Amino acid sequence: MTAQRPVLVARSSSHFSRIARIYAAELGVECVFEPVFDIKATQASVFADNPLLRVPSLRTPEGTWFGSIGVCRELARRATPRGRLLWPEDLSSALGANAHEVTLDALGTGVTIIMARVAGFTDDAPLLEKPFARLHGALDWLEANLDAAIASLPERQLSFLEVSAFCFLTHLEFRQLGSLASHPALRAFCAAFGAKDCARTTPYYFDKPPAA
Ligand SMILES: N[C@@H](CCC(=O)N[C@@H](CS)C(=O)NCC(=O)O)C(=O)O
Repeated sequence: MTAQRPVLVARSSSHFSRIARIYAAELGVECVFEPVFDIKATQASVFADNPLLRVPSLRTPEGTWFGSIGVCRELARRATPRGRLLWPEDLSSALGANAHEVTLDALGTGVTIIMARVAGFTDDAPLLEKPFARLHGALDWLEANLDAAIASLPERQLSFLEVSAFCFLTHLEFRQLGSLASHPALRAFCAAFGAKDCARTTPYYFDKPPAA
């Protein structure tokens, strides 16, 4: 850790990591970024001791938080937000709760497909038929419902739903998991959220290990 700054152990190409990067940027919490270069690694030490072997984690002098929502909540505790922060438990309507469920499951489905690719499967593998069908279903459902779910939210600085939906939707094209070509409402949502500083300053890219 550098001068007690929290360390974000993450990947700049990862959608769950971008959720945390967006919270850190929006809340003004300076973190040291520690990239995980080898996503196939099976040692927990590579992942800040996360036994699930996933990113992101946030390492601090007080402890290490595993996973995007725990990381974001800890970033929020370290900040003085200028507005309300909305979390999944604030989504009390069926529409809001389902938007959260569809978005989070779709994020996980992206991980399933990417890890299958890493293991050498091609996108036409029978194993991936249902994950791709799930992504298409999620996109169609979000196209029809995300705007209304967001419109029902109270005034806020940030909501976990919007941040995670933005990270999911923009990652689709970055990793060629799908397209928003026939989803105009989702494209408009991405354009609007993508204009925020916290989104503009956290683009996806592949971290490169330092030259040997
Ligand atoms: N529940 C976790 C999921 C994190 C996750 O799936 N991260 C992906 C990268 S976007 C990962 O580490 N994949 C490696 C693997 O599945 O082995 C969170 O909310 O952060």
